[in-house]
Amino acid sequence: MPRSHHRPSCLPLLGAAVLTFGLLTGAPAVAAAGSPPGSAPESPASDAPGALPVVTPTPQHMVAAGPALAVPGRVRLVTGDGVDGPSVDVIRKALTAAGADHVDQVAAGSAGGEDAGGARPGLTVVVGSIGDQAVSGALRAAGGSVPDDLVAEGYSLASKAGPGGGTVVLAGNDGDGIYYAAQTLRQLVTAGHRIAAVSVTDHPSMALRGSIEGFYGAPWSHTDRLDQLAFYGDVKANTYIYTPKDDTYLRENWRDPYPADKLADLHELITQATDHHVDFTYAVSPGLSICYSDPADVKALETKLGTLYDQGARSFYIALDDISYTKWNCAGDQDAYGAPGRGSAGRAQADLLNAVQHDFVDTHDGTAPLQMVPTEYSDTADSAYKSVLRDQLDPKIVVQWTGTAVVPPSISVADAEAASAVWGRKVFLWDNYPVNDYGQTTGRLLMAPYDKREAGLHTALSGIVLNPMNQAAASKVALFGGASFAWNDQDYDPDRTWRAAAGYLAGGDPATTRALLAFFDTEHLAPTFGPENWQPQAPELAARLADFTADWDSGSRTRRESALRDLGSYARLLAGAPEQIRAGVSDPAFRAETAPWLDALDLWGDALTATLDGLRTELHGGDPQPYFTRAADLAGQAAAITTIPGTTRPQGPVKVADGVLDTFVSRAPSL
Ligand code: GDL
Repeated sequence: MPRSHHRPSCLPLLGAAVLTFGLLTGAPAVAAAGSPPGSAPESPASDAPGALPVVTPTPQHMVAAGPALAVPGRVRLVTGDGVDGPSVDVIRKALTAAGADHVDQVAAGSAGGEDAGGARPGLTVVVGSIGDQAVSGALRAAGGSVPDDLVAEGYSLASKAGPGGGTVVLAGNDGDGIYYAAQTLRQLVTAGHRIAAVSVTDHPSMALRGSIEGFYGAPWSHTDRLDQLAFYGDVKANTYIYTPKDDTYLRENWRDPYPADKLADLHELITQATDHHVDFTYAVSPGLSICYSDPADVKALETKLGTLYDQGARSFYIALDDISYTKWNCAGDQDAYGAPGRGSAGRAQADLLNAVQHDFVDTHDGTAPLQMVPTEYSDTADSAYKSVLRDQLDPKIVVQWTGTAVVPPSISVADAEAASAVWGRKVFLWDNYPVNDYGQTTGRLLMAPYDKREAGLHTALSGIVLNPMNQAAASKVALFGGASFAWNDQDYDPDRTWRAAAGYLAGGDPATTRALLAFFDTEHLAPTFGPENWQPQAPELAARLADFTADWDSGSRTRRESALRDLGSYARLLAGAPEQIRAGVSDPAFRAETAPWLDALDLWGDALTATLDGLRTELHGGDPQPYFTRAADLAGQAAAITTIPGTTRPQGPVKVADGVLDTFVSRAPSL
């Protein structure tokens, strides 16, 4: 179904509450925020009054509302206005997970649905538009309130215990809001067939949230993309920009029509996106060969976009990154715009983009404003190019920006304000994380928390899309964080969200969550394009090794024994993590993509264990050498494992806690 494109560019915060997530009440159960990967996961679900569940993204406002609701075997689902099939599916799945085996669905106002407020025993779930009086009345009766400002994609949710169950009301400000209320309900389900009692008022802080498949190297597979689009719905992301650099039909050969099979795939992706409340944004990247002044080329571009409109796409994008803009592709451009240069490139691009906005976007129903990435995308310095675009580009057109560098070490509100000033509009962040297509990322997965983006960025950004890795499933860790930040940057907690992402991938299994967090720590390093890393490698392991070394250096036998025990248990966690992940993560793509890194971690975990065995033997007066030799041999085997040919660019030996674990293992014999 077509979606509304009237998202506000600046969204007020409804008294964003500082929430304390002391307790985890819902499956998936994940480790406590602030605790290291090796520590025990948080105590399981609690239905104590006042306990707040972990909901990710963090809602703008959520308070506890008394004891949890018991979920009986049979539940009444009353549907008001504006509810679509996908929202009902999410609600039904949540109720099934909560223990209901029968869901009796009735329309509000019909026989059986007349008392939407649930004035009868059992559990009643009411869902619909907040503008539907049956829904808003039920919301008030359940302890919720109707906000004054109905922000696009927002929702209110109230759940209140009653005899034999109680009432849950999901009231969306629009169809997206209804779907997001259902995604929140999914996370309110607690162990023991219960739903947490809460009152929530929620909406996104940024209008655009999601990913841009904009990397070099092997594009994602069709299956990857279908899976990603479903995942975005789960994390309340609403944007997927399709612009893989290696799809020749959108870059090198952008004028060529898609063959029927590729078009059928794109159609399926658009349908999948719509079903999960995601805008499929189709991008063409014509800059390698376009003749800006040739009406036939402008027409060819619009024809290409039209093909995708016919398949259901309603959001379009022109990518002008990574092209030369100081030479023309045709003599006509020299006549029309003058000698090649930044200012003339700006004029040519402004004409093209305005033509697409006016002649294509404005004439096609239900289409979102055009989006684009300029050729100068990674700084905030004014230039002849930027000033022409600032002055001439239709103000509706959304401009992307990657930060103060292609891969910036951080992004502050002041940076984004400077970018907004230079582009004459709020900018849309193209965040080059966790993309791993450049030299410094060779052999790496980038699995640190999404971090170093300043709270408050929603005041200067229209949204954030992350440019992910060739490895789609492994990118979910960062994407989970990016979507959460863009939804509510003020209350975003990188570490808590990272743990929630691990819990999501682990399907709520605590042992698998722990194993994943230990694995992510060994793939924590995030490089820039230069020598500087903006996220350190294996901070948890590095801290543990530093503690161990300090204890060892103390010379105290007691401290050495206890240090061996502590690090030994973490070494066992690392050595066992690959097996736990292979068994406990149900997503086959995640297991397949990470296979070389898990194989290497297996060996590195054993190398660490052998090293500690050597040190223990030495402490007890034995000969450590055989253990150190074994450790060196295992390290050598790990170093020989490479990325899977054809799956990533650039290829190379995989890196696992490099500069941390390898250093410790090689230095241990001389400790
Ligand atoms: C870039 C490219 C992007 C690439 C990234 C990291 C933009 C706008 N373009 O410059 O396609 O994946 O660097 O190598 O970021």
